[in-house]
Amino acid sequence: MFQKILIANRGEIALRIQRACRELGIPTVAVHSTADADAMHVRLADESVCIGPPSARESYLNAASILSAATITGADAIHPGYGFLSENADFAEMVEAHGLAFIGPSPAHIRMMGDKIEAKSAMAALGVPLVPGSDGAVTDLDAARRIAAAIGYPVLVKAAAGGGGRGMKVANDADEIEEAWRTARTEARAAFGNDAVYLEKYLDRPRHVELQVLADGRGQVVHFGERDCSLQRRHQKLVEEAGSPALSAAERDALGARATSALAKLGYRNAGTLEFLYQDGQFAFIEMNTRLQVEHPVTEMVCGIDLVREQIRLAAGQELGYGQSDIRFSGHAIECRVTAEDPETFMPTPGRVTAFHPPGGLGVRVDSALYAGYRVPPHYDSLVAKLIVHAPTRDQAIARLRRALAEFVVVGIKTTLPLHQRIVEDVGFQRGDYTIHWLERFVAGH
Ligand code: MV4
Repeated sequence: MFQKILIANRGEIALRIQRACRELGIPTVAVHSTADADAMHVRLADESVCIGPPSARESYLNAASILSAATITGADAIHPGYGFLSENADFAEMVEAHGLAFIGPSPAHIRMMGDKIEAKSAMAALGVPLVPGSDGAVTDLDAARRIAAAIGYPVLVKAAAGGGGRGMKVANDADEIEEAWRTARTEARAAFGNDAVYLEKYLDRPRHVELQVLADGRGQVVHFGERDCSLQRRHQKLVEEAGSPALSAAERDALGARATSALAKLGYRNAGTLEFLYQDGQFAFIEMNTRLQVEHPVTEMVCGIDLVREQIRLAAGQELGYGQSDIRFSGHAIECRVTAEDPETFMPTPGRVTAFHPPGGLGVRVDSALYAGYRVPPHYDSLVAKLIVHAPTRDQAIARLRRALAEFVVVGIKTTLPLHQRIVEDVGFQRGDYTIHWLERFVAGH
């Protein structure tokens, strides 16, 4: 097992990783920018190293500074958390070249899944269903016209290096394909330095359902069920649930079997999430994330497993030690992402928190690095707390969520708590029959 783990992140996820380390008896090293000298993740770590000025580019994205911090503190592993360097294959490679363990998948798998075209063809070859689309990159306009006509309009032009909603253009008919294809390529070249694009049939009212997996790199792969992440605005998720209100246990089992068998054949290791669109009873794989995700706690609550502990154990070369039949799903969990944003305009609201009273009680979990007196800096992501509730049924989880939201106090800065309170009261949300478009309409209608 590791002797010391450096956590290359900040905020609630740095605390989350520290908690797993502490339970494993492993000391932690925090890294921080000058803007984060007073941050909770620095206070709670065993050691800390300042790695640069406030801008993320010069601190949390500065691979050289982070590797120096690991070397001088004698850390033997690095956990990247989510965001920042977590899906940077070059960084993972550098970590390994320094003789340290990267707590995540191999650099080759990170690189493979970073290219959405490669990710899709690998998954398709291993029996995972896809959205109808081009077989690889579409490199000329004639091919774009021909393939779009064959798939049937509307189609989406997506960037191979994109993901998470960046670099997508829709073409509603043959008159729009030239513009969509050209703009997607130009924008992809400017944003990612890679102008490869591909085509997919545009699904008009899908749900976003993702599957959590863990793999030991030696062919043992298990899944921990799905999360429904359809409640998003401009590709920012606000609410996530485990399981999906739309899925039966049989559908989950079938999807899980396909996905785990594919990843076993790939020799995948550590944690991963497969993203699917789900519409009309059909799943279609779109992307794979090779990191721990923000919304991992809802899966932990329904499976009763510490996913970060498992990531660390697997990175240290330990066996999974259990199989799919050992994983049981109990009840329902819902997470609300509370951000330092105006609940109506979504403008960031950095500033000093004067009072912080998180909710508690049975089935309530709050992952947050806030404290009374803390100044939320303007330089980073606006997530300040995740409220997670767990209960035997979805209806009971909603009742618990309503109760917990009413208890939650953050004074000094505006947050999205009032928006979450409105969502939980909405009968559409309560019915659970929403798609990826539901929240944008909900927000616009108020
Ligand atoms: C799609 C789609 C409809 N049809 N692909 C956006 C993020 C990226 N991960 C994939 N995305 C989409 N791909 C086809 N063929 C609609 C979206 C999409 C979306 C997907 C998941 C969650 C939120 C979304 C919001 C808008 C569009």
